[in-house]
Amino acid sequence: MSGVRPAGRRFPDGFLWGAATAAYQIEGAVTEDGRGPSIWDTFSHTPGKVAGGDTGDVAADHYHRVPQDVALMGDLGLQAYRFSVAWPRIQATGRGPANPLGLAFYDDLVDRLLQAGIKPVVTLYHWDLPQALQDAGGWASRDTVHRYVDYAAIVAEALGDRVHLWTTFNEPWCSAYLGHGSGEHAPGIPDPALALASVHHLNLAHGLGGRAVRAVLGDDAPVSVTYNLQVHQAVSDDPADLAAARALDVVANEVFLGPVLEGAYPEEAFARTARFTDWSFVQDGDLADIRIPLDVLGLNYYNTSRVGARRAPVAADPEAPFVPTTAIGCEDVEWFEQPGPRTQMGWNVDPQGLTDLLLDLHRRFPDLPVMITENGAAFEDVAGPGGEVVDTARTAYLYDHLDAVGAAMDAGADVRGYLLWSLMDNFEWAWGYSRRFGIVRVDYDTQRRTVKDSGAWYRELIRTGRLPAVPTEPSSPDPLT
Ligand code: PNW
Repeated sequence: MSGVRPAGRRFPDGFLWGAATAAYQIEGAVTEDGRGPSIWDTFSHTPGKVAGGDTGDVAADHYHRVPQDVALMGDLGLQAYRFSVAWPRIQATGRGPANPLGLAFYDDLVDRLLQAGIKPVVTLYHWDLPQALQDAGGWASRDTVHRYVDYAAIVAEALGDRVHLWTTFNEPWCSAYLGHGSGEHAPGIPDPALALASVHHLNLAHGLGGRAVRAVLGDDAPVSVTYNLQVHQAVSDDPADLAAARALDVVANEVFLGPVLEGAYPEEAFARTARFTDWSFVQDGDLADIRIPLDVLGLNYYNTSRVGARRAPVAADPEAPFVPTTAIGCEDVEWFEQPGPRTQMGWNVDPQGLTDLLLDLHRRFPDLPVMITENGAAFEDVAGPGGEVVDTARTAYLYDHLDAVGAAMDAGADVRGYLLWSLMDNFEWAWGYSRRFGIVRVDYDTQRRTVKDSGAWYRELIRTGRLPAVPTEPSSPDPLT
């Protein structure tokens, strides 16, 4: 990905520019003010689960730095800030009365954002389930749905109409399939039956939780959900490869889009997973409860995948032990190497995939506006001669993906805003602090924040509404550690 790009396209007035974070990734202060443990505290403190043995105990210490972090957002010119509420700060065990100190933290954050002219976009669940609820079965248990509904009502009551947009869940795919498929994320219990029950309970909690928010704030309270829809590109036009891509679409995307937006699970999902579950966790009335009107669909986009039919077929032995994977019921499918450049995550860079995805969504759900709720990249930062943080590769990634969003908008997609991942470097889940997505660098020794070159570029974009030019990459980069 070479750096230099000329000044580019202009975005419409009213397009919402912001940045995103999540509670466990930035807050730290995990035992303060009555916060209980979450599954990510347990997971990150389990040896071998997170790179470098990193935990979110301190993270970017945002819990103690709200005034300066909001000032930073103001300095960048952000119009919106997407953050998540840590459920275990609000209810330490996931049940019972609200913890006033936990609510006070978010109450203060929201007030400060509004004072700075920044719209709060609130994610109710970004993966930090109270550990006590995991001990009672987690998302595989139907009771967790009711606990979530209570929690959603508490937060809606406390933050009220100051919130610009409510997001019920961030990437339920990750909770179900990284938490219970591959086991790479908390709670790290690979079991396909638990994964699929979690899919359904996350859907049900979305519907009932969204209804709870509207019961408190009125039917016009703006509600969304954020998905990391996976783009599966078939490795060839061979019908078997096209069917493989479709199978992954069903298991990864359609089990969410189907019930949430169309009122039904796809039959193929049942057929593919029949050896793991009979789906009896779907009870009468659930599908009606899940489908609520959404004001906007949140979309997180990073990369694409190349897939096809498995070249050396494995015998579909019903007795074979489950091999941890996110692709549950897709044993006949294989991943292929994507061509093109990669980020430090090893993820391929494919802006065209974002245009295609937005246009697919537009064709299928023409009346549903989309907000990009995450997009960004992990690249190594390098030290500039004057102490600046040079991250041209990140800026180029942002430029190309925003250009891809603009292309989709030109072709009719209704995209309302872009919330960059991430405002600042943070705890990157299983990768700990070894991967940085921020447009603000965090020095984890001093907690000093430095706006990176990408941050200055983004500020200019927000100020002008037009993609600024991207400079050439430095010839002899001096990597920052
Ligand atoms: C998303 N995967 O996570 C999350 O919403 C963010 O919290 C996270 O920091 C960001 O993307 C960057 O990773 C994902 O393995 C984590 O497929 C892992 C995967 C997908 C999304």
